[in-house]
Amino acid sequence: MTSSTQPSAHYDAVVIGAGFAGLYMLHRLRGLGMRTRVFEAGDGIGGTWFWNCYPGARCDVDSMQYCYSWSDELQREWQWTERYPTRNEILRYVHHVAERFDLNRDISLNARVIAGRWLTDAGTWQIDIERGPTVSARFLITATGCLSESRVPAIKGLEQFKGQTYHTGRWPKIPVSFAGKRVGVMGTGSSGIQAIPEIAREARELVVFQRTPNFSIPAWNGPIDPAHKQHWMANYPFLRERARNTRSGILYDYGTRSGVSMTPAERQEEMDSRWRKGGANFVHAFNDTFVNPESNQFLADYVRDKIRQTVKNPATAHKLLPHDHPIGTKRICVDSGYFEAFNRPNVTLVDLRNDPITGFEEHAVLTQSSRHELDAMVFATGYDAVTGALERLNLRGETGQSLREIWKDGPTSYLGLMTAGFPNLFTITGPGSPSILTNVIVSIEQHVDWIADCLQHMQANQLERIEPQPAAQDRWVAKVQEIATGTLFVKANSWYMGANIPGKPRVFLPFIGGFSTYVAICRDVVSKGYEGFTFSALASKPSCS
Ligand code: N01
Repeated sequence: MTSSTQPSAHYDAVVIGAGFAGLYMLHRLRGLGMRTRVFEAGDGIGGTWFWNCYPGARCDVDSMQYCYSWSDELQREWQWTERYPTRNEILRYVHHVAERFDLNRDISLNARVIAGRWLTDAGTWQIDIERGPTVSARFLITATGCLSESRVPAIKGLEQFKGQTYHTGRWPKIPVSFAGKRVGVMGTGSSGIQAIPEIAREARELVVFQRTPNFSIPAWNGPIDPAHKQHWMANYPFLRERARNTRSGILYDYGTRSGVSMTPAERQEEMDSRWRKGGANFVHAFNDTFVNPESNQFLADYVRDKIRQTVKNPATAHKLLPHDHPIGTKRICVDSGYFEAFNRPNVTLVDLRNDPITGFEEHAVLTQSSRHELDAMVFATGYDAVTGALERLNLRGETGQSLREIWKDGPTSYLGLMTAGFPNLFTITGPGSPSILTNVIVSIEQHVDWIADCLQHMQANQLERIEPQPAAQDRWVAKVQEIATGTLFVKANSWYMGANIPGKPRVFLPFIGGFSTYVAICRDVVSKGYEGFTFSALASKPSCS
């Protein structure tokens, strides 16, 4: 692994980002004999799991499934220790993979891509690296992650605040201690819900600033069940294949009946048993959770009852009851003692809907009705999801326009893989692909394999340029929105809808038609000779350094 880039060089492919997507892409490109370089903005590999080292950070997908499936030896040799893996354990896994497959030598760290432009005549991407050289590549592949462009809201006076400030997605790599401190946390999504119980245990006082109460299901995390582990180890290929044939790429216990069709006793038993098992599996109790408001309401009411039972102060419990979106239409949270944390004497909940923040002072945050003196403020305020990191790259296509300009009314992409006008640019888990609605590692593997197979096809046929046809792209964009409109997801002000970023177009960002359906569509496109894509040979070839 190098911490600086080589002098100006030409590559067959440049990959942006060294998280799960970038690492596997590098491995596949090497297999094709392509000279490849990965540029990573951080000073370590791991992407999301490099940056997100906030207290309590862990994945809420079962560890036996939250790992690569492309190497059977790898999946058999790695030993997960907990039901849901901690951030540190995932990062150890990432390093193990990088070492085992000798990936580090083709990765440049501290190498943020700040711009790129397609040179039509040369048929290459020219790529600028911050504080580094400009390099070029025939193919440019983004592996920048869907949740990597962190966002702190603009709040009056924040720059005056003299306490420490943190964002969960940009947590310092040095130890942070809240012992004896008065800490504020803003944001009650997955990150906030994980961090709050941990910070509550350590801090002298914790003030949680909540804008939208959220649904959360207990994780009941603990050491991995040896029988469960053994079952997966013994049946990995079969179980992986079954997972790929589901709508989220995760082997949940998907309910097969409508909530409405069950008797009250059946429904109660179904929900009780799922609650006892814990995790996101809960929302899959019914086969129509996300399309039938009545079925959805059963689950939402159940969780609200649990919150009332858990939180001892009725006024606090009331503030914590989610009320403005169907359950699961904002990413469902999975917690370890989130609601219980509000029973602690050192934790206060501020409901920003009734008592909005008016600004920061040097040592306090002010709301309309109160003043909270704080030593530190944690922003768990999320991301400019899916498109934010791509737009930030400042990539300019054939017309000289950037992705940000082209996407001003919403992202345009064919299959979430490529955008018209940006030849030879592939976007792993790009907008309009299932990505964040799935086990993202499964989605990453499918995209990486699709791209690698496409490049192999191009090699075999001496094709040098690929781009999607605008008409095919338009149809795909319309399909993504049309399917989303048939679900309850469009009723929530979620980051899936871009609703968390002021001014961001309100469109549904991922493909919600199901992972297995999406895979079938991608296969069909290939079997029809890459239907909707245009290939060409280039007139002139760039010289290699
Ligand atoms: O971010 P979020 P996240 N004033 O956008 C609030 C994945 N993930 O980092 O709901 C006040 O979900 C905002 O309020 P509202 C997972 O996919 C996975 O928590 O917009 N509050 C919300 O409460 C997840 O969905 C794991 O009204 C403001 C919070 O900040 C995704 O990452 C763990 C505000 C942001 O929630 C993002 O999760 C962690 C403002 N101006 C993350 N602006 C696991 O696998 C925003 N908020 C377990």
